[in-house]
Amino acid sequence: MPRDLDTIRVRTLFLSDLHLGTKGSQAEALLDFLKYYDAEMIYLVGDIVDGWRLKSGWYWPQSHNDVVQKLLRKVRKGSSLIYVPGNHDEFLRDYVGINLGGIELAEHAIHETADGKRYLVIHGDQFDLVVRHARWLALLGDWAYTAALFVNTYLNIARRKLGLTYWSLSAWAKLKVKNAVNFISRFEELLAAEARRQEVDGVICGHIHHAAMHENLGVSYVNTGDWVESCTVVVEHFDGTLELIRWSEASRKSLPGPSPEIAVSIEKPVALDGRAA
Ligand SMILES: [Mn+2]
Repeated sequence: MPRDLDTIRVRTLFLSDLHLGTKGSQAEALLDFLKYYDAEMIYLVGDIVDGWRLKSGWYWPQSHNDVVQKLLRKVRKGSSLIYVPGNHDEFLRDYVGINLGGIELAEHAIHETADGKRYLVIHGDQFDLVVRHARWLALLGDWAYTAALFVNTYLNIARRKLGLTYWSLSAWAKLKVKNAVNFISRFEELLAAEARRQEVDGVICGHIHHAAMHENLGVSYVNTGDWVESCTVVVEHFDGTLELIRWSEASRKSLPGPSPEIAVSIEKPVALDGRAA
């Protein structure tokens, strides 16, 4: 496949929570990232287009269009694209299993890395209700957990049909600052447990806008973060290693390849610690 000299090719890209259609979406930064990176396979891990917000007021500037065009262009040039909807684009869940011009829609997916590890790829909103009521549900047992997952899905479909906004777990957690840490770890535990239940080596998710990559829970927990605040993405290199990238002016300037920006910004320090472990 022909490519530009300064394009970085990776095996896989995992992106989530772009929230295109909202003012908060950092579409320009994402466009910049997509200029530098090309992948054999791209996973969109939910909340790509914010259907809930679009309904209450159309906001769709050119840059948001450009992101969609850029992704479609990568598909035309040979990248595979799997779109796993989240809660903000759950209208697409009605179409899972179909293939739209090279884009596969799936409720969740299993990704196998180059070194043979298997990951569950899922947005994660399915666990909102369980995260909030973990203590009660633990007391009530397995059936309550299963019921909560079920109720969570149908509650949100009902809210959508009633024209209500999506109840946001991350907004809720931010309001209850004291609980935020708690809530992140509960979310991580639930997703790790789901990975174990599906007998895979790890999980790659989004939803809570908190990028992370660790092995503290017996399986790999990977959260791609978002393109509203943190501008984070997970890439898989050709040897199967995963890397969490925080995209910023600094990370872009540290890349090899001719770029006029480098010449004028030599004195600026390059923040390598922007890349979280
Ligand atoms: Mn979400």
